Amino acid sequence: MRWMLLLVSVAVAASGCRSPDRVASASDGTLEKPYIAIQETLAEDNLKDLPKLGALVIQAAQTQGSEPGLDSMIRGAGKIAAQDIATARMAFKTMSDGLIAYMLDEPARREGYMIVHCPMTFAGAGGHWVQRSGPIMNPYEGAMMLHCGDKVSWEDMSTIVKEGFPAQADAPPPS
Ligand SMILES: [Cu+2]
Repeated sequence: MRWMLLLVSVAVAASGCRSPDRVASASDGTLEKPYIAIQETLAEDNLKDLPKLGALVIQAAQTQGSEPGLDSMIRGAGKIAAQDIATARMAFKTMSDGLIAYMLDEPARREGYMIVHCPMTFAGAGGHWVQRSGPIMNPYEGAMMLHCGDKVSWEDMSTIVKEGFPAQADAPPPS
């Protein structure tokens, strides 16, 4: 187990050095690209370019009409330019709730993406996020539990949202 943690730390350090230009590749006018760039940045325990990426999300949201989830996307993106990563992660949670509603509304928007849920994050309250389909990259915990999370199907997510988002998938029924 310890060697795995070591490998993860080395991988995170290496990707930090490479410093990919996420702002350029996220400047395509979509909501998803800058959101994903923020998710991948937070998974590296990094705050780099979050103000610029948040601004891209807000710009993209403002070109859309009144689609579901845009309010939360804009509210979260407005707070993503935080000085500390804990605050940025709270803001990203708000963005995630918004993007999930936006993607649930239109299946074409989900292509290439998946929803993941980490039940431990936010002191056990748990949190969902959207990421590229592929290896789990936890934006709420970073290197602490980089690959921790359970993939949630769009069908299950739809039920969770209907039953009162952001209820946890595995939460006990209210007594
Ligand atoms: Cu977890």
